[in-house]
Amino acid sequence: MKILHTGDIHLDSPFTGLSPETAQKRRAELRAAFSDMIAYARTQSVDLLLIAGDLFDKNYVTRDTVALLRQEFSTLECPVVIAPGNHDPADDKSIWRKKDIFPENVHIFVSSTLSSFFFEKLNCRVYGYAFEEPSLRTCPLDGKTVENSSQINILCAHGDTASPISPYGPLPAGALESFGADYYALGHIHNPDAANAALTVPGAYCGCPEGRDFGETGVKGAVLVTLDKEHFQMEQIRFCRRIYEQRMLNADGAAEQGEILSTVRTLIQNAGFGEDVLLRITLQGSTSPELSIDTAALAKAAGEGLFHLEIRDETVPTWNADLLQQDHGMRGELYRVLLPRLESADAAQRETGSRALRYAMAALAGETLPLE
Ligand SMILES: [Mn+2]
Repeated sequence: MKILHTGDIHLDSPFTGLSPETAQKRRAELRAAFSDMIAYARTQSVDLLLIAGDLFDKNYVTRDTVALLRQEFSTLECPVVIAPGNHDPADDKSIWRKKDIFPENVHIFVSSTLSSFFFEKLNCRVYGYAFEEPSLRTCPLDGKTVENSSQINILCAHGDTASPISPYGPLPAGALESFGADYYALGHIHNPDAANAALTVPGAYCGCPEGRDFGETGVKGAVLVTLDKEHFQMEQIRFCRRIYEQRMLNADGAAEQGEILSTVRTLIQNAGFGEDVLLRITLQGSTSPELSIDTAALAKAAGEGLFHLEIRDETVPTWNADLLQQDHGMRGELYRVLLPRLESADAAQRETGSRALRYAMAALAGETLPLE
C-alpha cells in the first residue's frame, strides 16, 4: 500500500517577519502546498493519507480554511486519518469534535488515550491519539502493543522522541519499539533530519510542507511510504513553494557599502538562489569605523532575483583601529571609551558599542545616520 504522510502544516500561520502583503501571499502558498499534497495523493492513487498533527497553527480556524479542507478531502477516495497536535488540540471548542464538518472518509482521533481505525480493504489498522490541550505529559503508548501483528499496523501521532519528560507527548524509543507497528507516522519536529536519524523503528517525522520562518530552512515536503508486511520504503516529496536559507558573510576589512554589496551578490549567485528563496544574510567580522552599513539598501539592491532578502549587521567597527587608538582627539577618546563594549563577549554589548561608535563617527564627520 501507498501512504502519504504529512503533518505540521500550520495552516493560517502568521508568517511573522515579512511585510503584511508578503505574509498574506505566504499563507496562500501554504494553502496551495496543502492542495498540491491532496492532488498528489489523488493522482498517485495513494491508499491512505495521514496527518500527524498541527494541521492548523492555532485552535482558531478561518472559515475559508475549513471550506478548503472540506473541499479537498472530498476529492479523495482514500481514507484520511488526523491526529490533532499541540497547536490544534481536540478540546471542547475545537473543530475536531464538531459533527458533520468533514466528509465520511476523514477519521479523527479526539482522545489522548490510544485508539484505532481499521480499514478492511487495506487490512490496515491505524493507531493514534489526540492532544486534548496544548500539552500532553504522558506517553499514550506506555505498555501497549498492536492487537494483531498479521495486519499492517501504523501509528499516526504527534509526539516528541527527543525527551522522555517532554510536555509534547513523550515517545521514548523503548515504547515505540515494543508497540510493534510497521510504520510510525510522526509529527511535531519541523526540521526532522536529526530526529529521523535517531529513530530505531521504521518511520519518520514528516517535517512541515512549507518553512514558515528562518528557523525552518531547506526543502520541505511530505513522506511517501510504500509498504506491505515484507517491504518498506520511504521517499521525501517536495511540496514547498519557497525555501528559507541562512548564510553568514565575513565582511572583514570592508570600508565601503559597495564592497559589501558585491560580496552579497556573489554569495547569492554562487549559491544559485532564485525566486523561490527567502534568504537571511548575517554580516560578521570587523569593518572600518568610518563605514556605516545600510542593511535595508543592501537588501533592496541585492535582493531582486529572490523572493525575500534580509540582511543583519553583526559587524564590529574595529578594522585597522590602531590609528584611532593613538588619536589624541575626540575620535580616539570615543574609541577608547567604547572599546570594552566593542570587544565584549556579549553580542548585545558589541552591537550597542558598534552603533554608538558609528553614530559618533558620522556626527563628527558632519553626517547624520538614520536612527533605527
Ligand atoms: Mn508543529
